[in-house]
Amino acid sequence: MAIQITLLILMLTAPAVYGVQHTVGGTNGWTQSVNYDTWAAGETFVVGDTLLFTYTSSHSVDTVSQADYTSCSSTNPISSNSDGSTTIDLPKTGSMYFICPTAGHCLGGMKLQVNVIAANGTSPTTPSPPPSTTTPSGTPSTTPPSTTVSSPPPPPPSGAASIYCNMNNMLFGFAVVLGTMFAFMG
Ligand SMILES: [Cu+2]
Repeated sequence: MAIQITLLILMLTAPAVYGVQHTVGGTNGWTQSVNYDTWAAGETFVVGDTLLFTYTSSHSVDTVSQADYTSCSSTNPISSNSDGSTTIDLPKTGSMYFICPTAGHCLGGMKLQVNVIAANGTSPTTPSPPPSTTTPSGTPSTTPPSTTVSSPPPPPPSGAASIYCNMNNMLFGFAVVLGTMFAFMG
């Protein structure tokens, strides 16, 4: 039983593993004369990871569109930070673009593109379907899909909506884990 409990704990806690923090530029930080393409090529960015930009007051970090990254335009940043230590979340898959808006810095190469990939553990797991019960040919089963009347849950109070959803997700996940365990234990 101890093994099953350990397994249960592992399965429950696995999705909550914290993401990796990538210090942009490594020990060089966010500065000039660093090739950030090379740096990024040596890193793997996964959803849930964070970027840490550390820099002096002559630099800033602008999150920009791909077009603005390409043209080094800082006139319309998605977000801008200049406090010397900026943490950027990588919440979803796809590319994110950053430039230093100080004049000439981006054109000099102070720009970063990261490609964020999905975490291994978060892809939806499709349980193997149960063995199909073959109906004898010649007698087509005409059972209509059962119509279960389920009353929708009462709407949560606005403001607690996200908490409500998280609770639902947790309960659902717990139910899935329990179901898997019982399937294993027979
Ligand atoms: Cu700069």
